[in-house]
Amino acid sequence: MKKRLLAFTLIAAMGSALLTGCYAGYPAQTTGTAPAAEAAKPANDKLVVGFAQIGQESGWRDGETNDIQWYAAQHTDTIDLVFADAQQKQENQIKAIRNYIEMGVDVIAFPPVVETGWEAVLTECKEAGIPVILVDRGVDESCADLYDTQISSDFIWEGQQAADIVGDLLGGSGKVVELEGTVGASAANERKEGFDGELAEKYPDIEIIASQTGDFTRALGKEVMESFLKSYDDIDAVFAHNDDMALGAIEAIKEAGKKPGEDIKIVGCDGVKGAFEAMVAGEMNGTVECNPCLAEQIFDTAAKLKAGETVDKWIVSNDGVFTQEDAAAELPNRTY
Ligand code: GYE
Repeated sequence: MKKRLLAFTLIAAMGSALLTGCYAGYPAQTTGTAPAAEAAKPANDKLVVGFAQIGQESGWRDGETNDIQWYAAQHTDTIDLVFADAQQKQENQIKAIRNYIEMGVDVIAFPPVVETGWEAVLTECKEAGIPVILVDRGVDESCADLYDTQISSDFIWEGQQAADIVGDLLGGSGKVVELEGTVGASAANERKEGFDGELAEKYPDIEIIASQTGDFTRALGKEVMESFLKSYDDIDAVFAHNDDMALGAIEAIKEAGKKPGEDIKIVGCDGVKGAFEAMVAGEMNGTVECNPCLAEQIFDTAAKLKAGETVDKWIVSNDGVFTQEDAAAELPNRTY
């Protein structure tokens, strides 16, 4: 007997106007209750993509989900999206992928919550002849031949950019704490590698006095920052691996009676609207963008893979770097 573990949503009949571009403000669709065993590949010529989302840990993640669901809803004549929310668990992502294999979807896309542990299921995708697109995070080297392409930002570059902003803000010397993303996630590992490496190389008088995971969530970012503030009274800056944790840190700093953005400088990653609002308010100093509006690229790439074309192994996003000076002008343009 199959277990009713995952809820799938088939995005259909939600308007047929042909629009392009990012719309991360699209309201997330509530997941249906169709059990995995009953989910069947629709009988038509459409491009059927199974997407196994990580969960809803951050504003960035919601922006990505909204963009994907919105895009599919605008292209119901050519695209069927089967969407699962793995609620932050790798085992749920693996279950969803196995269900997509069973359904015989055309292409499987997913952001690997962590880098390791994908060999078995990716081998199953390969054996089933289903192309795989890694979205917004990577897997470790041992799986390099088991997926077709990765569509994501360059996290090492992002970490380096964040280090340069911090280096400037501190005039080359001071004490920094780091709020890391999900343990084992490529976005966390590589942002750390880029940030720590750039500081060590270019700013030898800036010291990272503490570094701990906040799991990419606002709540944990706040909690970890509270404990940093209790242990150290000389923190000059925070680097948060995402803006949600930076926003949590801002709350903790205020509650500790200090001024975020002034007494303690704050730099994040992602470029979510909330970070721009905080920068306009003078409470945050910078963010390194990480574009979540990947839907058009995902579906275009999926169509090419379905047609048997080869695509670049890494399709890299174009991201910007923003500080308080640019924040007010840029805020109206933020879609996520
Ligand atoms: O920065 C973070 C999210 O994998 C790039 O995951 C993504 C990261 C993003 O939850 O906010």
